[in-house]
Amino acid sequence: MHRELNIPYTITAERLHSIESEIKATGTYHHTFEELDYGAKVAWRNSNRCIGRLFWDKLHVLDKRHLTAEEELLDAVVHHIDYATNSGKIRPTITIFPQGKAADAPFVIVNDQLVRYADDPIAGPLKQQVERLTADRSHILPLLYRYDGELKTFEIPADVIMEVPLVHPAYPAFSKLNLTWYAVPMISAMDLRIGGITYSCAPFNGWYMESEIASRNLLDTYRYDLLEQIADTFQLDRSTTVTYWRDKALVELNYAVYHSFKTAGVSIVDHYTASRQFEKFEQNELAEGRKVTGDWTWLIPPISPSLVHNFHKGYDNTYNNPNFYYRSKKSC
Ligand code: HEM
Ligand code: NRG
Repeated sequence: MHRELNIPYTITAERLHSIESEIKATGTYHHTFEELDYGAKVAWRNSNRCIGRLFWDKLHVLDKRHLTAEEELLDAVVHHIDYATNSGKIRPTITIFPQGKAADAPFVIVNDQLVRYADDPIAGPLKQQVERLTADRSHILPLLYRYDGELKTFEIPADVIMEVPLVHPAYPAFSKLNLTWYAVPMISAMDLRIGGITYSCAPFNGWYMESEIASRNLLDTYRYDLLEQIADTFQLDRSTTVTYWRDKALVELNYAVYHSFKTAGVSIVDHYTASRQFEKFEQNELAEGRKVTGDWTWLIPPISPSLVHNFHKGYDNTYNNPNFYYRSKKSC
């Protein structure tokens, strides 16, 4: 950080010395706000699987490390959702709660995303855990969190969760499926690691790329598995694979998701724009003398991958720190 921000060496040396003293005295150390802010941004910059990294230095970092009371911690989660959603003009945001590995942190969120639908097969195990604690059956799963060693649930107020009805401008019949998706993907079960410190509770979000919802969440056979129903609303001939009904339905669904979000005034990016933005990120990093690392298998979009530049080149999948990591399932 000090090198990238051209901070004079005397200041760096002083800071390293004070970190060393804090570790000797307490066994750990605490970041300054500048270190936390920059560290979180660089963790995004280093996220090999993320195509949205052009905007890494525009991340809004909300520092909630000082919070201890349960009510204040839950308020901060609600605030994150509201602040990030911003009436549809989504702000890439991370909220950082008190530090510690999942087993030691005072507050940990179990949900893998702050908002998940109860009928989404991917949320099955979480739903079972939630049902052991509460009889609540709303369509959005409550927050499952651990505070003071105890697992609890919290219903997120409905008015902060924005959802988008999915429509297709050219096929009114598509609306009859009554599909909706939530506006903001907020990942909440990854560890953020900066300078040897782990933040196990640090939910973050950007906005969706249309294919995440259209090509995967709604169509994967182990998710909503809707390909046949969707093809029928577009009146495609499903009698043989060579009518290409699957491909046609997939393209129309991506188009519907993109235009539904746009019509609702909710930020979203299409896979061509995202890929071009990623190319710009690669150029910026090269100009700064840094090597871009990436995971090809995640960077290529799940629709028409060979039509974007990412497909045609290789990426070095080395993980640099700071970064985000999956938390081990056993830890909470
Ligand atoms: C993964 C897009 C913002 C960190 C991804 C994926 C996409 C994406 C398409 C692949 C997801 C999948 O296939 O399931 C975007 C877009 C953003 C954005 C369009 C808009 C601003 C962010 C932010 C962060 C971030 C703000 C962190 C501060 C990550 C990480 C992954 C990822 C860690 C890998 C997740 C995993 O391994 O499960 N992103 N992203 N992204 N993104 Fe981003
Ligand atoms: N595919 C997942 C979300 C993963 C992360 N994607 C983002 N991240 N766009 C889904 O819910 O479909 N982000 O921080 O914006």
